[in-house]
Amino acid sequence: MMTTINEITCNEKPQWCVGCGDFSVLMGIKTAIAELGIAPHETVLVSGIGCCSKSPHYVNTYGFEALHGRSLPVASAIKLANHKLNVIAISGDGDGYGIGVQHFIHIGRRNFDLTYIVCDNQLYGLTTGQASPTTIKGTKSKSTPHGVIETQFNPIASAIVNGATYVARAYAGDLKHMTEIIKGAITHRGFALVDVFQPCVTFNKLNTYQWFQERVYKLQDAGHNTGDKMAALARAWEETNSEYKKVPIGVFYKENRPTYEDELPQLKEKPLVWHDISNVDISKAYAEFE
Ligand SMILES: Cc1ncc(C[n+]2csc(CCOP(=O)(O)OP(=O)(O)O)c2C)c(N)n1
Ligand code: SF4
Repeated sequence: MMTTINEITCNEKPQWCVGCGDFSVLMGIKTAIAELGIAPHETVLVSGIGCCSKSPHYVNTYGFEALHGRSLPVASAIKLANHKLNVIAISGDGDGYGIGVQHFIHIGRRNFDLTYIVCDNQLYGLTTGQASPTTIKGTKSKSTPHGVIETQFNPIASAIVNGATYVARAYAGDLKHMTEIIKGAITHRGFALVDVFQPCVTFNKLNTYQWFQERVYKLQDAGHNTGDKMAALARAWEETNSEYKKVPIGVFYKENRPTYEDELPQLKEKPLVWHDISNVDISKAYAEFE
């Protein structure tokens, strides 16, 4: 089936700052869905709270804006209810790696067939520029006037160690490459993380488009083997180990493992929502909560 970008675009206009990397991420998601021929009603975009978390408002798919940090539990529940749906969760680095990090840590080992896109602008954008878990050590911000004293959180290494089966990074300044990475994540069966360097042009004066342009290189051009976990972990640390001289983007790690949905006999035949429950008596279960 053919899907066009127009079909996925809705009348609501994004309220992001001019030049924000979120525009590019949104276009990457829409292009990936269109090129894969997934119909708008087959996709659910689920977010938390933040600038990028407004994304579900700007697409003509199903959508859900959850509480701060809670995109993954809501996305998992939707997938359990109807595993035929294409479920994409989207969070900022504050949303996903800060307040919602506990969900991120456990989602990999469960291996739900989900795509998780994190718009990583290395700060809290919506609340006007406080430091986030991925802010580079030493950076001065509103919440760290003397510079961040903690070491940066490493989402790529964490995802690999915690069992994610597709771990990738993209850069909002390279839409074509990002779209391919997102397509790979959607078609992968299992939990897929796409961490996206998404410049916040208003508050992040360090990690600018120019900063990334001078540093990013593609793993696929460097002969990286995506099946080699130890090599993937070494690449995940390259950024900090090289003092940000080299910043790899592309697929770090990929493996095939049964998904959470595969392990549930109740889902073998059809999605939960397709089961007929009209003659199931749930009054006893309800009575327990009265
Ligand atoms: C429980 C709770 N705590 C704090 C906030 C305030 N808050 C809203 S968005 C946000 C951080 C957003 O940063 P990020 O997730 O990196 O997304 P961005 O805005 O940069 O896209 C915070 C702390 C909130 N809405 N709810
Ligand atoms: S504050 Fe930053 S992240 Fe938020 S819309 Fe503006 S540029 Fe984008």
